[in-house]
Amino acid sequence: MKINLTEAARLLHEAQTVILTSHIRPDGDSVGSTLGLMHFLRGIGKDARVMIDDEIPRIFRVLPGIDRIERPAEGRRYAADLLVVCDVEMKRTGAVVPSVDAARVLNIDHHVTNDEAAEYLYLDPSRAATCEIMCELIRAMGGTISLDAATCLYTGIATDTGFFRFSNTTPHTMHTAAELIEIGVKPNVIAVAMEMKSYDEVMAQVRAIESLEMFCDGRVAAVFIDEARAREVKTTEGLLDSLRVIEGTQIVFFMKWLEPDTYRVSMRSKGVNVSRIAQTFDGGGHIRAAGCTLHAPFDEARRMILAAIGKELNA
Ligand SMILES: [Mn+2]
Repeated sequence: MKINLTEAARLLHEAQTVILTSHIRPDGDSVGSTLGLMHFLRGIGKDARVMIDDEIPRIFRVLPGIDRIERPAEGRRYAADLLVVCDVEMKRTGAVVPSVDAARVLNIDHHVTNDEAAEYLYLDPSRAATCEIMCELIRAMGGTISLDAATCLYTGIATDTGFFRFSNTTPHTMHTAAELIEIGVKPNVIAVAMEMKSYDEVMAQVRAIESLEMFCDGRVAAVFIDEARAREVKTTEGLLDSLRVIEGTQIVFFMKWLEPDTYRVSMRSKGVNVSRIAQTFDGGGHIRAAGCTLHAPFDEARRMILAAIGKELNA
């Protein structure tokens, strides 16, 4: 059921024990929104914890409270008055949603593809990041944002907007970021931390780009990473940013081996609706950034995604 911001604020006020979670393959907005809200809730005396069912990338070590993030233990049950699912729909939290017995569930998201399965859903696709919504929510609760919370929330806004360069960046985004900087966030510190890569990661990206292929008269740039290459290319962080600068491209994407007959596809576009392509394979995202998982052998998966992209491009 869709609810408004005031109702979401009331659900949080009414809960004493709160578990916050987000999607697997965590990014700046998922880690930032859960930790940001956790700091605020703990500040007003609530028992709040963050659970994410995945490894947390090293770049997020700069975020206050990062060591507090728990991974659900297999077979264990967790209880809370309220489970808050941030930046994703219910079904993509790995083991968290199935392991938590919560009296109520609140989903806070900005993805237009949200399946609306949550008991209570506050969805605002006009916001660039879930962290942007969190700032509004904290204000709706009559609260103030601490420097720890602000640092987490700024990180999510910055990463989901490509540091204020993507088309989802609005005046509201910039006003919100400005308020967080007024609280004391250091944008340069966050930018340096988010861009940091190890030597191995830089070399992995070089190897990935070596296999760059162009399709559809140069409108599509793609990198295919099969099982053998996946062992070399351990991270694809920043890979699409390197591809999207290629002149004439409308869609850039990579397809990477995850496990036998399973490939992860991540797409970016300059206008074509890639979330619609992702949805045909049960994925999701935004108009200009979306992803999905393909269950097929390499050659077939490659054919499937290229066909779907070609179709959308020529629609
Ligand atoms: Mn997000």
